[in-house]
Amino acid sequence: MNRNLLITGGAGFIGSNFISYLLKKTDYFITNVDLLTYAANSSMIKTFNKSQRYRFIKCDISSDKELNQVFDQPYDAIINFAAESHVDRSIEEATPFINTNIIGTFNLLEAVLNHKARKMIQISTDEVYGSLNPDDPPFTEKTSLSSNNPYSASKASSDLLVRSYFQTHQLPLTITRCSNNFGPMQHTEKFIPKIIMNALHNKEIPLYGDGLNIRDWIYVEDHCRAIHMVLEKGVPGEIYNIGGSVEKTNLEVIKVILKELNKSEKLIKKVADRKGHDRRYAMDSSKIKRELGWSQVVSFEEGIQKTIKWFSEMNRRDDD
Ligand code: NAD
Ligand code: TDX
Repeated sequence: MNRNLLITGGAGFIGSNFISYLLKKTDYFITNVDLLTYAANSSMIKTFNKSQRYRFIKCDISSDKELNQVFDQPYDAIINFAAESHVDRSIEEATPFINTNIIGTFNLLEAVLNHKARKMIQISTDEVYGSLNPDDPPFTEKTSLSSNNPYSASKASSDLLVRSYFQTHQLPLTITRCSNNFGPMQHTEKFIPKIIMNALHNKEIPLYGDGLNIRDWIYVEDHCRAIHMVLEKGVPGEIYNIGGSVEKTNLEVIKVILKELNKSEKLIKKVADRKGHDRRYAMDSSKIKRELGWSQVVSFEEGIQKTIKWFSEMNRRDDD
């Protein structure tokens, strides 16, 4: 039974899409705890508040004192989305990444150890595996961790904490590692929303380095469905890779969006490369397909159209 869920970071991009998904598809009760950092989407909280099956608590997961107030009832599961998530920010100032991503995860694991929740899913990322060369096979769950930036290192650290609490205390913990998400509600500092918003305003689109770095893109709703399956059927101690199997260079992604918006490629502006910029990510999702029956349903092109529509409508509302 997974009726009473604690979702952390549910005001962020993937967390708010996941809550929308669960409120539509299930009858679960959801407690959303979020610090409401710059990355949070507070308009979604107003929408969710209309549901009788939802409550919001503002809380910093890196503070065990603050987190204590959230455990006024036992939970069937914790799903930990809360994180500092932007690589460029981690290069400028890594402290919040260490506090939220590592200490925050540690505090949640301690809560599971102290019987405040029955199980936990740690939402992680393909970045922990490092970077692939063009001819390398995609990352599997057995690929070794090889972080190249502070964000990735903080996520790999939290994954190792989760693994250690499973091995040492036999707690029912699972880890999901997903490739690059895109879709509604993503912060405009991230690549795809930035392309769309800059293009809508006829502003230059910064392309790091030679623009040939490759990411494996997945529409956020496909990721949400995968997490729901892991919640229902995932095996404790296991890691599940989730990927879109859509490998595209950054330059290709910009061109697809500019074409959809009927905008000129002259908006593309090559800028200095990101430090430690990973060249290529690609995920092998065969395990979650085989063992849990997940498959992707939204194609890259369809996902891009839905995302452009959402950002265009938001842009029009903001202009009004
Ligand atoms: P996001 O930055 O959009 O949202 C993060 C949320 O966490 C925000 O609402 C923020 O207010 C909250 N938060 C930050 N610090 C907190 C703290 N100390 N206590 C409580 N809440 C806090 O991130 P996202 O893109 O939605 O990513 C969610 C999770 O998924 C992260 O763990 C990220 O590592 C992982 N992930 C993201 C992607 C992607 O492409 N975006 C891919 C794979 C995995
Ligand atoms: O302005 C930009 N120009 C540019 O060329 C930005 C913001 C990015 N890029 C490039 C860098 C990357 O190669 O686009 C690619 C995607 O960049 P981001 O959107 O910053 O994503 P990435 O660094 O790949 O990390 C994302 O996927 C894994 C998420 O932000 C992470 O939270 C997730 O774990």
